[in-house]
Amino acid sequence: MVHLIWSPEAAAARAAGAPLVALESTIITHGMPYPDNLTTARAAEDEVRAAGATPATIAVLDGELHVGLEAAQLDRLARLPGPMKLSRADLAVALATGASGGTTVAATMIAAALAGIDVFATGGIGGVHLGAAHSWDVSADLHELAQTRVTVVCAGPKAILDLPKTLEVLETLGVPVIAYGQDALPAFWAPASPFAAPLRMDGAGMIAAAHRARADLGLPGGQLICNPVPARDGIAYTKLAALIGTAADDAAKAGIAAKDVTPYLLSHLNTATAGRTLAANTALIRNNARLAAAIACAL
Ligand code: PSU
Ligand code: MN
Repeated sequence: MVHLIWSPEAAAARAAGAPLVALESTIITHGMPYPDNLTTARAAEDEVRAAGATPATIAVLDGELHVGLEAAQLDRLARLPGPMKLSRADLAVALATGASGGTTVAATMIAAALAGIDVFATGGIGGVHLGAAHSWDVSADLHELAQTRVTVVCAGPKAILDLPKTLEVLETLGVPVIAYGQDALPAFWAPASPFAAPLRMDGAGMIAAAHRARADLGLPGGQLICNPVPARDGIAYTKLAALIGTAADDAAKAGIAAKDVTPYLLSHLNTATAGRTLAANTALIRNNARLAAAIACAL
């Protein structure tokens, strides 16, 4: 098995059998500009600690897969020039070539499962992109949710995606999509989308019980918990929809494709909203870290 580099903090929690929460790092390397990426990553870790669990930020540094980063390593990751965006397809190449980069939802799930961590918090998952009928752009995150047994807490699929198609693919793959505390599917910066979530749960204990029940049933794959961004930090879906259409058209015209699409759209929208999407992104990742910690404690 691959050698994992555990941070002292995460290793101590593991030795004590204390609850751990994995955190992703593409949001640090590709999702936010410096220094917001660093302050947000630190804040997410602090939320996990304040809720009684231990954070383990996952990343690859110099070809080594880290479970938990020390302060200097997190700082280095946040400033890396030209970091790789590591999804399922890239992880082994990065390890073999000594590269450094942030792990996507898919790659973070793989690392969490290897480390024996059941719960993982992120901002938003990837999904089926607008225009996918032509571009075939469907995130590897969806297939990972179907095969790797980790409960992922997000704020819903990113509003830059085709939400109904994303829900259809998740249904086909047998991934439970569970809205937390409401019926509507949250859409990342927007607390609610016009689409109903397939499932709803109102407590961390129930989510933990369902995580165990899936394992008891012998089912592979995880659960997707969609936790709405707090209302005061969110942006109404209708406001976002117009901006997103324009951003997606611009991306297509500029020839942006594959891995570059999501980072392009995120930075485009941040400019178009004068920083409101970035502020919402920070608030929602902290909110997800808190819920993930509660689920980890319940497990
Ligand atoms: N959420 C954010 N910022 C991000 C991402 C999620 O707030 O940068 C990342 C996640 O790591 C997710 C990835 O797995 O974007 C999806 O990329 P793609 O659509 O290329 O699969
Ligand atoms: Mn893609």
